[in-house]
Amino acid sequence: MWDYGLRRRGPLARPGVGIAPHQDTARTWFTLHYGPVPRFRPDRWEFRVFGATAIPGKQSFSLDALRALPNSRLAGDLHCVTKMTWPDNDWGGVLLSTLLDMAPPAGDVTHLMVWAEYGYSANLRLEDVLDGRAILATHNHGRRLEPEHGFPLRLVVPHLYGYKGPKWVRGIEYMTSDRRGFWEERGFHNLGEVRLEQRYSYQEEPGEGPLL
Ligand SMILES: Nc1nc2c(c(=O)[nH]1)N[C@H]1C(S)=C(S)[C@@H](COP(=O)(O)O)O[C@H]1N2
Ligand SMILES: [Mo]
Repeated sequence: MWDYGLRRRGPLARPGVGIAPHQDTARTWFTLHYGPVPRFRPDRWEFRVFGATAIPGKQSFSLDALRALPNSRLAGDLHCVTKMTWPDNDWGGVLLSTLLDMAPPAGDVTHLMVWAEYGYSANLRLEDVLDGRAILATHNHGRRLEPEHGFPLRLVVPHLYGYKGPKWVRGIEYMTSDRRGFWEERGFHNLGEVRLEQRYSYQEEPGEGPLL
């Protein structure tokens, strides 16, 4: 029994119970991504918020500015759509909702594109990242993220499959309509909700994603 990717502990936590549908629990944290691990270049690094912003124009944040925002923690499993789960994570960082308050979207924004190094992207519905459901993580279980897991910053959205959480994230684009991100264009479900097992784009119902 589970909820938004959060694996239940205690009396219910026995094998096969408490894990999301058709996922297997990994014994060690897997590293999964397309392409090489980018090198962190502090002098060039900035986090951009652009697109349909409430205040016209692009806003940019340094890593220090982001780290200075109120810090939060978010608990959740990391579910790869390929059926592996790395359970019971404790992510530390800045809630995406906190950043959205700092650099608000225009009133007609419905979706975000989250951009990472090398042009990786993931599209998200606004409601999937509000109210503390998504975190720009710098830490896992109190430890700074390793380069292969997204240092210095990655997005984590526990109730969605892992491809919705870009590692090495560099910006957010506010959108007034939906557009597919990297894996969403390559056969994976536009919404990616774990509870509904939305894995592949062929499962999409009308209205769940832009036409392919
Ligand atoms: N930039 C980037 N982020 C990415 C990916 C990627 O290919 N590039 N893969 C995603 C996928 S499919 C998963 S399952 C998780 C895996 O995170 P981990 O390597 O920290 O376990 O990263 C996600 N973030
Ligand atoms: Mo994945």
